[in-house]
Formats: sequence, C-alpha cells, structure tokens
Amino acid sequence: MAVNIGVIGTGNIGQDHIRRITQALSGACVVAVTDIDPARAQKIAKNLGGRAETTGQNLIAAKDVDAVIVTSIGSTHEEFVLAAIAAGKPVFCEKPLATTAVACKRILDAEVALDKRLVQVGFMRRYDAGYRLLKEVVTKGSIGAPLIAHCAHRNPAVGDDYTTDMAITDTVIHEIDTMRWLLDDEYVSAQVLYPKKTSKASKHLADPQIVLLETATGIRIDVEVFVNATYGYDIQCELVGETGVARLPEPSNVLMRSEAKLSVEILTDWKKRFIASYDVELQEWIHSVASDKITGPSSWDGYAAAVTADACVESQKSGKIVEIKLGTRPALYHHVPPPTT
Ligand code: NAD
Ligand code: ISE
Repeated sequence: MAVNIGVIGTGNIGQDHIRRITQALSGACVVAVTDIDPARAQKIAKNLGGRAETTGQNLIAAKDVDAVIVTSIGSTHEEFVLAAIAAGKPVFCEKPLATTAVACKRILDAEVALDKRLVQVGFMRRYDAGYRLLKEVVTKGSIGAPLIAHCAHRNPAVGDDYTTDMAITDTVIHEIDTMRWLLDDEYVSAQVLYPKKTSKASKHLADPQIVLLETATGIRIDVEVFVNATYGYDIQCELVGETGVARLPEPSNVLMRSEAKLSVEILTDWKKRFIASYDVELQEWIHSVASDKITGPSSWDGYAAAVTADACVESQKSGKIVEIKLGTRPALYHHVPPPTT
C-alpha cells in the first residue's frame, strides 16, 4: 500500500521532492501540502490533485497523512518535527534538523522518550554514488588509515540575504555530516579562518572561509567554503591515507574536443549535482516508512552536526579553536550503521 505523505513548505526543494515522489519514485503519494504562502500551497495542491492544509500542525494531525516531509525554512523545523514525533508519525526533515544544538537536543529527547526512531534528516550526500565509493575505499582500508581530508564546497553565487554564519549552518553542514559518516569518527574541535575576501560577495558576507575540523582519532579536515565562486557548483573531497590518496569522482559529463580545447562542462545547480542522491535518499526513506524501520541519518546525526556548526559559528566570531563535546549517544542510535551501499 502506498505511503501517504504530507509536505510542509512548498518552496525550492519542497517542490523538487514533490516532483520526485510523484514522477520518479514508487510506493508513495503526496496527499497534502502546506505553506505559509497559501496561494503557493494551493497551486501545488491543485496540480497534484491533493489538498492544501492551512498550517503545518493541521497537516501533521490529518488522519490520511501517514508520514511528513519538512521542507520549510530551517527556523521552523523544530516545531514541525516535534509535532510529528508527538503524533507518532515518521518525519523526513531537510537539513538542518534545527538551527541550534539546543533545539536539536529537544528533538533527540522527544524521540528517545518514545524509544522509537521516527526522524530522518536530509543529509543526501550519504546516498551519493561517489561518496559511497569513497566510503568503500575507507572501509576496505584501500588507502590505509585516513590522515587528512581536503574538501571544497563552492556555489556560483548567493543572494543578499545569505549571511556569514549561513556558510556554516546552511552550506558546510553538508561536509560536517558527510565527513563524520565517511570517516566514522567524531569531531573534537573546530576553527574558522578568513582568507582574502572576494570582491563578488556582498558587503556583510565573509567569503570565502576555511573551516578546520579535528576528529577524535586525530584526522584533520579542511573545508573551503566559497559561495560566490562564480564559475559553477563544485564539490571536492580528497582523502589522504597512510598508503594512498582517494578523490571524490567528478560528476560524469561529456568530454568535448572543440575550438582547440579539451573541456568538460561544470554543473551550476546543486539540484542537478545531487539529483540521483535525493532520489535514492527519498526512495529508501519511503521503503523504511513502509516497513516501519527508519535507518537513514538520525536525530543524533542532526544533533552532532548542529553541535559542530555551533562551534564553527563561535569560532567565526572569536577566531579561536573551539572544543566540541557531544555527550553520550543514546542507545536508540547505537546499532544503526549508516547506509553504505
Ligand atoms: P525556500 O525558501 O525556497 O522554501 C521554503 C518554503 O517554506 C517557502 O515556500 C516558505 O514560504 C515556506 N515556509 C516558511 N515558513 C513556513 C511555515 N511556518 N509553514 C509552512 N511553510 C513555511 O527554501 P528551500 O531552498 O526550499 O530550503 C528549504 C529547506 O531545505 C531549508 O532547510 C534548506 O536548508 C533545505 N535545503 C536542503 C538542500 C539539500 O541539499 N539537502 C538543498 C536546498 C535546501
Ligand atoms: C543549500 O541549502 C544546500 O543545501 C546546497 O546543497 C548547498 O550547496 C547550498 O550551499 C545551500 O545553500
């Protein structure tokens, strides 16, 4: 039987997830949507043949909604995820789980009190074929023990409303989760440095930035985040191990010989770069909802990412190395290895 889904937030990624559920994936349908902009929600609902609910809370409470997808802005996530947990309904929440570690902890506590996993966080890179190959290299020991990781997260441009802390909470949050999963290690410290500023960034925005993370086993990770890189959407990751080096594969694209140049087009849109990962992520989530066993990135992963992001934001202000302490991982999250295949 199909899983009936309700979607809260019908903006950019909300519409994209609705499209994939209705046109690309199997086992689910979208029965209800809602948005703080009712006209937007009504338009989407009409195209779907579903209905628009007036609020996220009403959508979560609706009898025909089996599971919830939260794709509204980050500051609203906590309220909706907590309401879904209270209603006993599975909830897929786009990153970030919540905007602060304290808010993520409230979600964690609610789920632990229920003693059942209902929450999955939208860390889609864990479902990317390239990152999964890299994870296999680490797990098999093909480059020996990882020692250093070099990452880059470059966007072509951002709007004027994008702030310096969003480079961490909105953008580097992906590397924070992915590297923790890839290396199967926890962070112990973070520091943010500011190189020379690009002339392409708005006045109030520090861009680019360098984020330095240290793990419990001593691995050092540097992440260049550059959100006005102009030339494309470019995600890089290189692992240096004891006996070799492994690099994230480039997205496959046509190799062109033309006008005396050998060239490959670089993508410019994050949606296209990770399109297959979003598909796999949501398909696996639908299967896990249908089988009543959520296994994807958990509230604990969302919390760990938020604690790390908080430390990075603190370091943005002080320039100092900030210690990261997660506390004890609740038993509910112990025996759920992240997906690797
Ligand atoms: P967006 O601004 O395009 O869409 C957000 C929508 O939420 C808007 O339509 C807005 O009206 C609606 N909204 C705001 N408050 C609401 C409320 N209280 N109730 C219902 N609807 C409300 O933003 P977006 O780019 O689609 O991002 C949405 C979320 O998805 C963010 O948390 C973002 O970080 C995340 N995201 C994740 C990825 C990824 O790669 N995994 C990519 C983009 C966005
Ligand atoms: C956006 O919200 C995303 O999640 C994208 O994956 C990321 O590349 C971008 O920087 C964010 O703004």
